[in-house]
Amino acid sequence: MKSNSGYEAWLRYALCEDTELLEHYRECTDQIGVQPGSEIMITAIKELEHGIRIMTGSRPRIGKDNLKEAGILIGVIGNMPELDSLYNGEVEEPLLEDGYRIRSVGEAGRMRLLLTSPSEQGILYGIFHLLRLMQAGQRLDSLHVKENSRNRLRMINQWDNMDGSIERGYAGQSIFYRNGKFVTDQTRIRDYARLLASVGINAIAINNVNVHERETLLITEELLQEVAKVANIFRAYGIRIYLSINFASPCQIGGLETADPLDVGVRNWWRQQAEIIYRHVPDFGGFLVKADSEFRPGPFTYGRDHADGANMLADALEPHGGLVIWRCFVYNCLQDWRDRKTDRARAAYDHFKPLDGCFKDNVLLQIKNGPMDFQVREPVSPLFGGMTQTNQMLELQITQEYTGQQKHLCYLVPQWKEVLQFNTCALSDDRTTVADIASGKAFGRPVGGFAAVSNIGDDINWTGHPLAQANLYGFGRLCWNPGLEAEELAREWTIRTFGGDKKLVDTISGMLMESWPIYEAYNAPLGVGWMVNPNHHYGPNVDGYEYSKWGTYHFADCSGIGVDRTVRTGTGYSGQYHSPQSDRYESLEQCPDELLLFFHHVPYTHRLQSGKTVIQHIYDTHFEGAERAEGLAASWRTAEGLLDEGVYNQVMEKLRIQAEHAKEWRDIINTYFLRKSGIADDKQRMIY
Ligand code: GCV
Repeated sequence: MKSNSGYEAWLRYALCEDTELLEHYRECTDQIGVQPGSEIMITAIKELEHGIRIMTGSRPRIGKDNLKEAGILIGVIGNMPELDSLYNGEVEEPLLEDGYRIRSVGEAGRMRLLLTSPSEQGILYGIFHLLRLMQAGQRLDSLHVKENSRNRLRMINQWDNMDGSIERGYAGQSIFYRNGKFVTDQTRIRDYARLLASVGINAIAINNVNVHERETLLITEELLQEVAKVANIFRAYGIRIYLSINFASPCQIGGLETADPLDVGVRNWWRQQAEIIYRHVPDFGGFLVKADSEFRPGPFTYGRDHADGANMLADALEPHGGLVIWRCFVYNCLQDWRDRKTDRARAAYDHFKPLDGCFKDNVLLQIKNGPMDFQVREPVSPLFGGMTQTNQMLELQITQEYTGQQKHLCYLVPQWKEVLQFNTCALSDDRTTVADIASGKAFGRPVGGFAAVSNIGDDINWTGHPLAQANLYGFGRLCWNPGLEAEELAREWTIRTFGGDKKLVDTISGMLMESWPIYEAYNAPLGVGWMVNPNHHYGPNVDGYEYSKWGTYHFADCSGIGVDRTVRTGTGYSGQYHSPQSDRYESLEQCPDELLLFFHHVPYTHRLQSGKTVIQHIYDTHFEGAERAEGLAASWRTAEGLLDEGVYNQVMEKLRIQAEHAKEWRDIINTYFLRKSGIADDKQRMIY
């Protein structure tokens, strides 16, 4: 078995082992007709050649001189008459700018494959699609593929710092920076660009949203040449780069005395800075901004609101076609646990809803999936559906800050699917799911999309836990098409990464699909969240954040637990949703079990819809969760011999740690609640 470090991730090609299929692939791919193009086309063709060479064992002839005999014709619509003529007469819905079509025409013996798009970028995506089909062992003689992405922006956020560290990174150091500088060997950056483009990502913010001193200089002449080099690498893969900026830059590096967004000097400064940036990076995407949040500067310092701040930057970028992506993760991070009225969950909506309609068209508000912070379970942020006249983006977290830090297996696609499918009920039909709001479709916004915090670092396999790659893969594929199913993506990723052995694919995809429910079972119960060790956020600590300033409480006492967020008696958060969602959350009887403690404070003896009491639910899920975590290792054992031994051992070691650690979660949580409530486990299991 060929050894697999994990570096190639899902772009791992192998010689097709089925002789009949191999013959078919060779026939189709032997001659490929292509109209030459610019940078992205060159990349696309290289990718095609590389994949085909490995999967067929022979090098295809690719060029523009063999259009008559070529089995595959590839071209941008309007650039290759031979190809366009084969489509003549067909009436079809048009392709979007980066959409593509792959079609087989003709009969057996003279079958031809046509790949077209309005842009080179679409051709690149089409080629990756074709390679994906070949990795999955599909025949190419009856293809009828037409793909348009549902999201204009499909973005990755790196939380990388220039000293080489990564905020909430669990897979080594940054691949971009070391010791305050850009890395000199940028091969890895290029290989990352390949991986991202292969799943349709088209935007990346290359530095942490917490912008420190050194990174503040990224928008200056001192570092822009280096930024431009990275932009060149990504450009070849159809990905635009963005920078996270420091709102206080005019003071910190511009020599001004204020960063007030309404100050003329400040506005001019940003305009000039934008001009300098675009001189270096003509297709610069724009700014990503964390302002007035967790001690970052922002417009509040000057008595201005977030529309003032975002629009000022948007004005500066507008002449160049740039965007401002403004984060809604804004809350009071100096709360007092004694004060039960201030509710961090309310904050994003309270700040931004009144500003709906005040933002310029080149501003997008980036909203975390939930109102708190990427917990294993949270309701959907009520800002989705709350704003109808503002461009929005959904922010997800691929890096597993609160979901096991890439030591535990936690495939997040099922969680994201729940978020995407959530119907905000903003309109009376079902057109206002989070997926349709974020894309801009629901309210006819000009631009929208998804962003996520990356989970990669310089570990050889990118993500530390080899199976955590599935989350990066799944995010990219969902950005392109939120309708794809979690299990379908799990299987697809497994096949591409480890090959198509049925038993192996069943095992790995099965483990992936179970992993989020398992993690949730031994974590904080019923949506209450936050029972983690402060700061690093790994491991159980029930009261770790209970008396802190961060607004993250569960209010457990001897008789009950949970946060009353109802309108009737609590913080009023449930009223931020549209009816009937607001009614569902407000009602103790109708509130879904998995979110009960997020919305209600209840006695331990409260009976859930499942029929169990809260306390028995806590005990049962924690025993089950730990047991099922052990079961993951048992499932993995059945994969031995079916994949590379190194990967097998690596995953086994992670699963061993997870199983041990799940017991720690079980015992700490169960003991805490036994002591608090004094109520024994019905099943009399060991609680310390
Ligand atoms: C980048 C949470 C994380 C922080 C992160 C912040 C954010 O608070 O713990 O590390 O900072 O979210 O999303 O801005």
